[in-house]
Amino acid sequence: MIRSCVTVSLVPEARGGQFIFWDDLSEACRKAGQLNFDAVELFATPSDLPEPETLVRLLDDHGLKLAALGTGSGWVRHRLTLTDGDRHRRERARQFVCSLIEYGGPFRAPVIVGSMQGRWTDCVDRDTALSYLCEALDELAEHAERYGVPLIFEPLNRYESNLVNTVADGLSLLERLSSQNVRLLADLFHMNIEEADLGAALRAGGSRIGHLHFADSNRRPVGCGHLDFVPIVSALREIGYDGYASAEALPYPDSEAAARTTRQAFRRLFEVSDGARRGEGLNEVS
Ligand SMILES: [Mn+2]
Repeated sequence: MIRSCVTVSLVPEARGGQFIFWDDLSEACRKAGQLNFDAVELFATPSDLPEPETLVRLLDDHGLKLAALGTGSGWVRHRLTLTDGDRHRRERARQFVCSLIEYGGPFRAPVIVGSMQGRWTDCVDRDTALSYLCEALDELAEHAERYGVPLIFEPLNRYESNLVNTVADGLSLLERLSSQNVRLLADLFHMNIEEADLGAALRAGGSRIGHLHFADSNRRPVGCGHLDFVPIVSALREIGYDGYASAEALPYPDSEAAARTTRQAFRRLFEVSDGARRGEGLNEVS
């Protein structure tokens, strides 16, 4: 069964971006719990995150799990990428992702590598950038494996990266890796720009798809654009996807309305679990 998730950004520099909730983690968890979401996905630098015990309490209070951690703040705040031409900066980028793996690991929450993939440039050609990326993903995936979680890699649309734009590109990338512990993130906003057929792309991704970002064509919440969700939902059913559908969309018209619209759309589109039960000690982090 697909589980429902909503994004929360704790990164002031990313304000105006595609996250449903902003800044106030307690309030975001309260609202996500009220709306019966199963989980939250956090966009944060390690220094924005609360102590793990604090997060455990907060999640338990509202019947939530931590679905995943985004790493894009490494790019947004520090301009770090895994394909930087400078060896020291590449190393810093890996350390940044590693520290988020270590935070999420005890929650069994994978981290997502999206904008930290960077891009090829005049200084770092395509082949070199891809080899830096593979090297980093192999190392990070091995680190994630110690916590029993995959590393999630997100293909981005052409305006955000020139390395891996489609699910097919993502699958070729996975073939180059030594690690079997990397899964792809299918983000409907990026896919709507890059894929010829979203359903076919999801079917091609099959069991290699480990996470979903849900938004409509204009990156507003599901139902506020012109994406046809019917073939998307049937493809997900066909591949037996049972991970999270995470709402990564603009807070349109505001955070709470965006969360409510998304939750209703999830109910309409597929059988999602009806939210976790509060106070059951879902999060045992040691
Ligand atoms: Mn995304």
